[in-house]
This record gives sequence, C-alpha cells and structure tokens, in this order.
Amino acid sequence: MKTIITYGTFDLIHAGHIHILRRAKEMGDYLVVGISTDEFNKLKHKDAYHSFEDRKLILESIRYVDLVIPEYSWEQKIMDVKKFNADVFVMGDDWKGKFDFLADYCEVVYLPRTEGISTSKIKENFPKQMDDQT
Ligand code: C2G
Repeated sequence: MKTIITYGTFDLIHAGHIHILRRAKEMGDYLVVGISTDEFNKLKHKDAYHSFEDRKLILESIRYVDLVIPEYSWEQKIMDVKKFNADVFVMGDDWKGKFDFLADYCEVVYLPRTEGISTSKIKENFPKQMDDQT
C-alpha cells in the first residue's frame, strides 16, 4: 500500500484544496492529511474561520482523504512520515523547497497550486457578494 501525506489549514474548503487532495490521493492508495490546529495556525499567522473540529470534520468527509491527524508543530513531519510509513509527501508549490529535508525519509512532491482561488480571496470578496445580494 502506497501512503501519501500532506498538511494544511484547509479553511473554507475550496476547489484548490480539492484538486491537491485528489492529485495527492491519485499518487497512491491511502492519503493522510495533517490539519493545522488553531494554536498552530497562530504560529503560521493564520486565523481560520472554521474551528479545528469543523475543519477536521469537513476534511474527513472528502472522498480522497483516508485519515486526518492534527498538525501542531513544524517539527512533526519526520515523525509522521515514519509513523504512517508515508511513501510520498505532497504540498502545493507555494511551499517548493521548504520541505526538501523530508527527501531522506520519503519522496517529496510539490504540485502546482490551483490559480485564482484562495481562502484569503474568499474572505476578502465574501462580504461584498453578500452586500450585492441584500
Ligand atoms: N492549495 C492549492 N491551491 C490553492 C490553495 C491551496 O494547491 N489555490 C494547496 C496548498 O499549496 C497546500 C494545501 O492546498 O498544499 C493547503 O493549503 P492551506 O490550507 O493554505 O495550507 P497552508 O497554510 O499552506 O499550510 O506544514 C504545512 C502547512 O500546514 C501548510
């Protein structure tokens, strides 16, 4: 069984998240997703709209995702790769080069991001769309 692992905040789930989760799963048989805790998001200077519990529930409902684990630190990846016998670590290419140290433990793959969509863009535009509709 070929295991893939990836990480992220996955707030306000959108097509960009689905595309990377689908492509990651297509590289193997089992996809483990480390989802950032609310505390870890603070370290990433991110303020998620949905709570950790809700973001985890939503991720677990996505057909490509087999297991969701908490991401609570920058340092846990090597331990996770070993713990889950991950064969491939996948991230969007906005992270290109940042996790090359994992190449000692598994294949490291950076996939092209989906253009034109991001959680911050949704946050920026949403209030405006709401105003237009009222
Ligand atoms: N992503 C993408 N296309 C987008 C937006 C996001 O491919 N338009 C990818 C990102 O490259 C990442 C994943 O979706 O691989 C999750 O993105 P975020 O939730 O923004 O995660 P991030 O804050 O980048 O956290 O330790 C790694 C970090 O936890 C990654």
